[in-house]
Amino acid sequence: MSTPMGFGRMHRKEDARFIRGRGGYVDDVNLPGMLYGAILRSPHAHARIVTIDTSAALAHPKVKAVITGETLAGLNLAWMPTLSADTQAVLATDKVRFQGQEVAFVVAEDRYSARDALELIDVEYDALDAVIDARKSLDPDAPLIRDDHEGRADNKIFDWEAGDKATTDAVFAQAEVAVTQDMLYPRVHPAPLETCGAVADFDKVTGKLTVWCPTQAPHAHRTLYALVAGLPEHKIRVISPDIGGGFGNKVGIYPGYVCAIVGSIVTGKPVKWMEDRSENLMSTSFARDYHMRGEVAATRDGKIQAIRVKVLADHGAFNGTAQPTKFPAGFFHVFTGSYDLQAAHCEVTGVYTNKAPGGVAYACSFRITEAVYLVERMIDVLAMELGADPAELRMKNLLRSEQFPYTSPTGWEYDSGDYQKTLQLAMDMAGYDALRREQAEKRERGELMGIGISFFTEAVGAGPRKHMDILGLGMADGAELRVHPTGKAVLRVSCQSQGQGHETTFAQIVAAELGISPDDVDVVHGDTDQTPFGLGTYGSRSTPVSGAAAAMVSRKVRERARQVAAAMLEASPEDLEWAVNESGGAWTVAGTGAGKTIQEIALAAHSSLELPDGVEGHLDATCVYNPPNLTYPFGAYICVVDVDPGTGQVKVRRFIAVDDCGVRINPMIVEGQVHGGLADGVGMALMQLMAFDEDGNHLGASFMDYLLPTAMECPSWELGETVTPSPHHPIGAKGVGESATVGSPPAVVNAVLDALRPFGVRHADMPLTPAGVWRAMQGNPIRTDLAIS
Ligand code: MCN
Ligand code: CUM
Repeated sequence: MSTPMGFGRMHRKEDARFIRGRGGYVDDVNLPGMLYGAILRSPHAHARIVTIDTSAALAHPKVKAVITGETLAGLNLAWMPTLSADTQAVLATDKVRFQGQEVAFVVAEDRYSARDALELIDVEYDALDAVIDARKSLDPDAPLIRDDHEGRADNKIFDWEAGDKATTDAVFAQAEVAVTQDMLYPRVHPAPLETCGAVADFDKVTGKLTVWCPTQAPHAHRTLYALVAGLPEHKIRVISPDIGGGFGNKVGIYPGYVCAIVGSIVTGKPVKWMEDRSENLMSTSFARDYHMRGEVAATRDGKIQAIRVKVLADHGAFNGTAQPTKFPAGFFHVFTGSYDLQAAHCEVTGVYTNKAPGGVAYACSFRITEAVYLVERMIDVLAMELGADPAELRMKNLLRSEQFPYTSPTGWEYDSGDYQKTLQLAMDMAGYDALRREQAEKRERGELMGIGISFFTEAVGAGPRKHMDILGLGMADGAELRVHPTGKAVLRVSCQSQGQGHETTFAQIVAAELGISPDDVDVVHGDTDQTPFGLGTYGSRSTPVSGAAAAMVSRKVRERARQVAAAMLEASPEDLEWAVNESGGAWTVAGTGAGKTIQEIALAAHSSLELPDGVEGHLDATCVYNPPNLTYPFGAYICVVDVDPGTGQVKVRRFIAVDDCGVRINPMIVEGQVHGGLADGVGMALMQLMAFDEDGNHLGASFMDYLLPTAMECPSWELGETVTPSPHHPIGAKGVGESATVGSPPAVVNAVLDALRPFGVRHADMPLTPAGVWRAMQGNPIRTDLAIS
C-alpha cells in the first residue's frame, strides 16, 4: 500500500511494533530495585470493618510494607475524588461497600510474595444487608450505603431532568397513539485485553514522582494526583505507554494507582501493581445498568410527536462517572435521537447500590448508548403498535437535511446531517424489500428470521470548554508542532491512543496540511512532560478536538513558512499561494513558476537567511483548540438474524453498517473502528452481562462467566459510508470511535424481536442468550419493570 500525502488508506505506523511484539506496556516497565504490590479485596458486598490485623503479613520475610486505610488516613489519602466530584475510598476504613473493594495493599520483593502475604492479613467484618437492585435502593428501609456523607438520609445521588415537561405532557394528552415500554440496559464491562496497573517511582532527592499507567487522559490524571496526593504538579510526570485497549476502562483513577504511589513514597523504591483479570472484571469501570421507561406519542399515520423518558441509573457504591459538571446524567440528553419531534422530557435518578463504581465509561460517549438504545427500541415498539414497517416509520420521522444545523428539543445543536440518504443507502445495500419477502416466505414455513434497524446520532468531541469539563477542567486540548531543519516534523498532542491508530491518522492530518509524507511526521503522546495539556481520549473526542488542534497548529506552521518563503523569494507574503502537488507542499509566487517547498523553507527558517522584522525564524508552533460545538456523527444499521426455533440460538447472518463521520482521514482505520464496535454491540445484545446474586456476590469475574464476542458470533460486516462534513471542524471530520458500539445493540435486539414477532413478543431485555430467547418464545420474556413511578 503506497503512502498517501495526506488523507487516505494507509497501514498503521504503530503496527510495525505491535505485530512484532515490540509494543511497550506498563507491565513491561521494570526499574532497578522495583517492588510489587497486591491488593486485598473485600469478600462482602456490604460490611463494617471491625479490625484489620496485618502483623503476620508484615512478618513475611519478603514483605516491605502493608498499607491499610488507616495508614492512608494518616496521610489524608484514604479517600480520593471520583471524576464526578463524589469520593471513593482508596482503601476502606469504615465499611466495605462492594465485593472486591480495596481493603489493604501489600508491597513485597516479588509479585508472588505480595499475593501470598494477602492471605496473612486478618480482617474481621461485620456483614450488613446489601442493596443490589437499584429499584430497591430508595426503599425507606434500604440500608444506607454512603453513611460517610454527612447528613445523608438515603441512597439517591441525583435527580436530573431535561426538556419541557408541560409541553410534552400536553402533546401526550392529545396524542392519537401512545406507547410505553420499560427496559433495562444491563451492566456491562469494557474488558480490554490489557488490565489496569501502574508503576510509581517517587524520587526522594528530587521530589519527582513518575507514574506509568495506561491512562486515556494523562494530563487529567496528573492534575488529580496533584490534588489527591498534595504533590506539586510540576513534580509529577504521568507516562501512558502503549495501551492494550481502553474502551473507557482506562479513563478513571483506580485505588491501585494511588496505592502504588503511596507504596513508593513509603518504601523509597519503585512499586509496580498490575491487576489480574478477575480484579479487572470485579472492580473497575462498569457501565450502563440503566432501568428505563420510554413513552412515545404519535399520530395514527405514524408522525412521532413527543418522547417522554424516566430513568433509574445504578452508579454502584461510588459515583465514578466522568460527566461534565453541568450534566450529571451525561449525554443522555440526546435521547430525542435522530427524529423531528415537537417536545421531549426526561428525568434521570441516579442511585447508589452495593456494586463496584458504575455509570462509568464503556465505548459510551457519556450515556448516549443507553439513550440510543431506548429511542431505537421505542421506534420499533411504535411500529409494532401501528402495524408499520420500521424502516418506513424511521424514514418518515428522521430529521431532513435542510433542518441542519438543528437544535434539538433539549437544546443541543446537531452540526450537520443527511439522514434519509444514509438510511436509504443501508436499505439498498441490504436489499431491504427482498429481505422482507424472504422473511415472509420463511415465516410461512415456521422459520424465524428477523430484520432489525437502528438509526443513531452521536454527540462527540467535548467541549466547548464553557459547557464541558471534568472536575472543573475545561475540555480544550493543546497541540505543538516542531518542524526540523530538514522538514521532518514532530507533533505533540494531549490525547492518548489505546489502539485507535493516532500515530497514523494524526500524522496524516499534519501531512495533509503541510504537503509532506505521513512517514515524515512522528506523533508524541502519553507523556505529560512531553506534551501540552489537554483532557485526553474518550467520548471519541480525539479527532474532533486534538485532531482539530493538529490541523490548526499545522496551519500556523504553514503561515510561518509563508513569511520565510517570502523572504527567500523576495516577494510579498500576500503574493504567495499555497499548493500541494505530487512532490509536496510549496509556497509559490502567484502567476510565476517560482516557489519553495516546505522542506526548503524549513531549512531556510533555521539558516542565516536575513528575515524581515517580526519574523522569528524556525517554524515551530503551538495551539489550544477549544471546539465551538460537539460533532454529531450518525449512521444507519441493519441486522439480519436467524433464530433457531428449537434452541433459541441467535445467528447474526448479516450486518450492514453505513456510518457518516464526516471527512475520513484514514478510511481503513475508520472501518477497523466500526468493526470493533459492531462486534461489541453483538456481544452486548446477545452475551455480555455482569450479574450479581442477591447478596452482591459478583458472578462474572472470569471470561468463563462474562462472555465476550469472538469471530464465531460475528458475520462478515458489510460497511458503507456517506460523508457529511462537520461545518465547524477544520477538516470536516467527526469522531467515530464509539459509533458502532452505540448504534449496533438496538439493531441486533430489534432483529431478534422481529424474528420473534409470531410469538407476539414486544420486548425482552439484553442479553438475548439462547435461554432468554427461549423464554420469550414461551411467552415469558425476561423483562424488568421500572419500579419507580
Ligand atoms: N478517524 C478518521 N476519520 C474520522 C474519524 C476518526 O480517520 N472522520 C480515526 C481517528 O483519527 C482515530 C480513530 O479513527 O485514529 C478513532 O478516532 P475518534 O473517533 O476521534 O476516537 P478517539 O481516537 O478519541 O478514540 C476514542 C474512542 C473511544 S472513546 C473508545 S471507548 C474506543 C474507541 O475509540 N476505545 C478503543 N475505539 C477503540 N479502538 C481500539 N482499538 N481500542 C480502544 O480501546
Ligand atoms: Cu465512553 S468509553 Mo470511551 O469514552 O473511552
